[in-house]
Amino acid sequence: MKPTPVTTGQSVAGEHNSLVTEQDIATFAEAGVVCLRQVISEEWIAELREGVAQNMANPSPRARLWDRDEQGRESRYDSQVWQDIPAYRRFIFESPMGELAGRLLQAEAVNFFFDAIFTRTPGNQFRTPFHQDEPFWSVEGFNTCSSWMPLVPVEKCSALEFVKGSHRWTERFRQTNFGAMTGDARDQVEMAEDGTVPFPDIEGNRDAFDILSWDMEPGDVAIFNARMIHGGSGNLAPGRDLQVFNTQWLGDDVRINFRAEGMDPDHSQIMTEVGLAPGDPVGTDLYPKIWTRQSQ
Ligand SMILES: O=C(O)CCC(=O)C(=O)O
Repeated sequence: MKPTPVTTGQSVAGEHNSLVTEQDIATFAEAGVVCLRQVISEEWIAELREGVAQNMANPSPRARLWDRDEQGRESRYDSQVWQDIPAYRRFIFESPMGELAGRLLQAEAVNFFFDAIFTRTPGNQFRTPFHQDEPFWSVEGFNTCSSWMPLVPVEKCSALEFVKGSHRWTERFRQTNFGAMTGDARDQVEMAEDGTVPFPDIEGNRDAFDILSWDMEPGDVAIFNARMIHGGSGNLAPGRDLQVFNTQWLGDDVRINFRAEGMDPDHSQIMTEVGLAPGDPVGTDLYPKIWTRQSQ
C-alpha cells in the first residue's frame, strides 16, 4: 500500500490547545505516528541549532560515532545532554513539546525521559536500522512518545520512516544490536531467541509494509509511539546535512524496568542512584514532570 501522508487539520472548537486537533490525537492512536506541521517556532529552532553546535563541539561521554565513510562524512548520536546545554534544558521545560506529548498521549501527566541528538554531515549515506525504542529503554509502558524534530529541511527520502500501526504488534522482536555498529561495550543489547521472533526484514520487503515518512521543514515534528518500528533516515543528497533533536516523553502507564538483555541508553545506574527501582513510576529531578492535564 502507498503511504498516506498524515498532516494536522484545524483545531477543534472548545479544544484549548490549537496545536493538536482531535484528528491528530486519533491518528497518533491508530497509526502510531503523526507529523505535526509548524508547531515549533523559528526562535526555538535557532536556539536548538546553537545548542547542537555547542554539543558537537563538546560531546557527552554518551556520544557515539555511528558511521564515517571513506570521504569522512559522518553520522553521530548523543543523548541525555539536557543538563549540560542550556538551550536543550529550556526547550524541555518551556517549549510546547511537553504539552503536545501529553495531549497526543491523552495522558493525565507527562514526564520528560531524555533527549537524543542525531547529526549527519552533508551527503552521508548511513541509514538507521529499523528498530523499536521502548524495548531498549529502562522503563516499560505503552503510553510513550518520541518526537523526531529536524532542525534543517529534510527530504522524504532522508527522513525517518515508520511502519504504520506497528506500535500495536504483539510480537517481541529481537532488536538490532546497535552495539555491533558502534563496537562499544556499553551499547550491547543481545536479545535471547527464547520468547522473541526475528525482526521483520523491512528493507528487503518494503512493499509488504505501510511505510510512512514526510518531507519536513524546521518547525515540523514527527511524534511516534516508542513501540513503533522506525528507521531508515539518512541517505543524504550531496550538500545536505541533517540535524535532529529528539525528545522522549512518558505517560501514565510507564514504570521503571531494568532489562536482563541490556538497555540502550542504559539508565539503570542513574535511576538507582536517585532511588528509582523496577516497578516505580518515573519521577525525580532526572525525569521531571513537565505537563499535567489539571493545570491546563
Ligand atoms: O534519526 C535517526 O537516524 C534515528 C532516529 C531514531 O531512531 C529515533 O528518533 O528514535
